[in-house]
Amino acid sequence: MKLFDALKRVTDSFREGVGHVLGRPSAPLATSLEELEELLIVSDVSYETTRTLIANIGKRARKGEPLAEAFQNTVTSLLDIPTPNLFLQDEPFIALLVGTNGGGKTTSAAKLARFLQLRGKRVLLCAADTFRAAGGLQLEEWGRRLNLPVESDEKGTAASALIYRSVERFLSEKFDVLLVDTAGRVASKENLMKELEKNVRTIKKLVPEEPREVFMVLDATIGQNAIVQAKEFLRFSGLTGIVLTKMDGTAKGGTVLTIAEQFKLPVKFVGVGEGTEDLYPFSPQEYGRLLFGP
Ligand SMILES: Nc1nc2c(ncn2[C@@H]2O[C@H](COP(=O)(O)OP(=O)(O)OP(=O)(O)O)[C@@H](O)[C@H]2O)c(=O)[nH]1
Ligand SMILES: [Mg+2]
Repeated sequence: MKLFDALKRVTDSFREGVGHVLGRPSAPLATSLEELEELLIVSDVSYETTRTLIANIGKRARKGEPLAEAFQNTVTSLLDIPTPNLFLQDEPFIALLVGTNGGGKTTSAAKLARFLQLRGKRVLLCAADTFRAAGGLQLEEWGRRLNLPVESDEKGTAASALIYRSVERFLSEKFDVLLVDTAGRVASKENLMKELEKNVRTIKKLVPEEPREVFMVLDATIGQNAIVQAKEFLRFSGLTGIVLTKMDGTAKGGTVLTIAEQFKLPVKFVGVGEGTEDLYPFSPQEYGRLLFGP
């Protein structure tokens, strides 16, 4: 299944709504903008992001751009946050997965491992969620299923010691990728964020330019409050992108737009199920075509 099919449910209702509003070019601009605003809100785009989008669309339209183009251009330029995608390159690298509790970090680590495995990469997994015994066991189980090595430790041991050991193994055994799963945390808790920073410092001690990918894993079905909570993670400055999970659990695609506007981070992967094949690299162009294409 392609990203296109996987997200069809999400984008179909949006397209229908857009078609309805844009299908009446003779309607006054103010009316059309109001209708678009409503459509964005019911599609789960945050109020703040909706206001920004509508202001931009209005500005473009008043300069003479046809409304449909103004809308499409606004949305696609919002989504198009330039970023190197290390996952599609050849050099070895280390990636860290961070985020609030239950967002899908561990499952996404397994999915990313599978994604890379299918492309011939040698992957090492690190179960740095040592808060809960289940954290390590869960990743070990994925490792068994995928036949991939997993570095893990007893519950309660320091994540940084485990990470150090994993990076050493990554280097000495010349793996292509090290994926580090971390414990879920609330970003407003200072000590938990300090621990995350320590994890990163630990990696840098051995390889100064790593981790070159730090993904925030976000559940697409979360409400506005959770978005606010996730935004606290932006204080953690090393973030390079978002893995948006559970897109199969929503019929509203707006979260993608809210994240792009409020987080200024690219969505790099989209999760659409609980299996290791349920992950797709996200392409703003493709998503734009889904929303606006014929
Ligand atoms: N439907 C669906 N479920 C998902 C997806 N990704 C993860 N899940 C489910 O979400 C739940 C939480 O996933 P985990 O990977 O354990 O989340 P986590 O962020 O590691 O959780 P903590 O380590 O407790 O913070 C599990 O039941 C997963 O199967 C997805 O894309 N779609
Ligand atoms: Mg986990």
